[in-house]
Amino acid sequence: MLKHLNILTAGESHGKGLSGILEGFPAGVSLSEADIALDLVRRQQGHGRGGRMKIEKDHAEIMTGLRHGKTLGSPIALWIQNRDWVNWKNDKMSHELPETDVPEITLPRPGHADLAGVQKFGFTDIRNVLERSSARETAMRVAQGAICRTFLKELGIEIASHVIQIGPEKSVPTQNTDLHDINVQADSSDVRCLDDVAGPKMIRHIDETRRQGDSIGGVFEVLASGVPVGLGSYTHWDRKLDARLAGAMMSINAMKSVSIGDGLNVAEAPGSKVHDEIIKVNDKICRATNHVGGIEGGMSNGEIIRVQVTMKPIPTLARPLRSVDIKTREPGIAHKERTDACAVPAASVIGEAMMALILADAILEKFGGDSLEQVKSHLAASGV
Ligand code: EPS
Repeated sequence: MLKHLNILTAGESHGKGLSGILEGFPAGVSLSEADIALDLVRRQQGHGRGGRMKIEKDHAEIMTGLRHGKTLGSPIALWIQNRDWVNWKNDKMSHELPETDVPEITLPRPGHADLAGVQKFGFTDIRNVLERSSARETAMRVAQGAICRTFLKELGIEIASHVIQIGPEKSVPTQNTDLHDINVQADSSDVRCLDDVAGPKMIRHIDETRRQGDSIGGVFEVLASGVPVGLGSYTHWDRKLDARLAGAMMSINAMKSVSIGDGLNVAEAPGSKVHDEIIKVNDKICRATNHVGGIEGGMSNGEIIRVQVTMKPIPTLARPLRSVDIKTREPGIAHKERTDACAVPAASVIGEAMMALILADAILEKFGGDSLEQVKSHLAASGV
């Protein structure tokens, strides 16, 4: 998916912490831990989160790749401590205790990685799977995305997101094209919703779902403005920008579908209502509308990129579904853990990080350069 940058993440949900490496990032970009902190806080917010987020206070320490406040072009290693580790290190997540001292989890949760994970690795304890399949890992991706965002900002690229649906509650589509404004407004809502009527209904729906011991999913939209024309490619299938964005969004835990621009609605409308007419404004060739979501033929077309992502309800339920014990093979009720009733608002912030990673990668692929100054001069010389 990534052609120029590389990222690696490591860490278990209740282990010591998360570590990550971002490699291929240009030199000369101003960076501090404060640049990453804001997005980490935003990812921890949102109505519907459970008790874990009261324990964690995510902070990414920059371990390498930085000197005098500027990136060096060398790999950037990060560390995020899990505050909850102290509650787990002496038993369930001990590095030293023999496994016989801790009861195994043997009733897989439907919808989770539990069953296929233990079958794949030949484990007898589901905890060996759930610790790494947990969405805790996305804290590191948000940190890596925040670093890419500082680079994109230097090039005039903004990224924002907002929640457009939770359960049956849908927001009215926004006409706002100021992405900074969209994020300020979304961040001021407990469900990151721009619609003042739909937002409170979403909150009520989450509360009602939680009361019933259930969980709920939804849809969020990620936007990017200021994207130069021609990122991605029409010449080769795996270089298409929409394919790369879709893959990146689907890699977020619990995502089930991705659409771009008007998305699923294009199936109903005729071509005359789907395609964006080409017009001239102040001698600049642009589009009269943006149904296509800023991508045509696998390339950015200079308009705002719009991606919608659907998240399924979280599989850990307070009233668990039927399951079968992997040890005794007896029918039972799925394993129950502390959980979130809804994490769609948090997922929208993770979507921003994935957008930042893919766009930074596509910029470096098209314009090249080892330093920010080189990328800037290549971009200026390209005339797009
Ligand atoms: C998660 C379960 C919950 C979430 C967690 C993902 O954690 P816990 O089992 O500790 O209550 O809070 O998300 C995070 C820790 C996070 O940082 O987003 C799961 O099973 O995927």
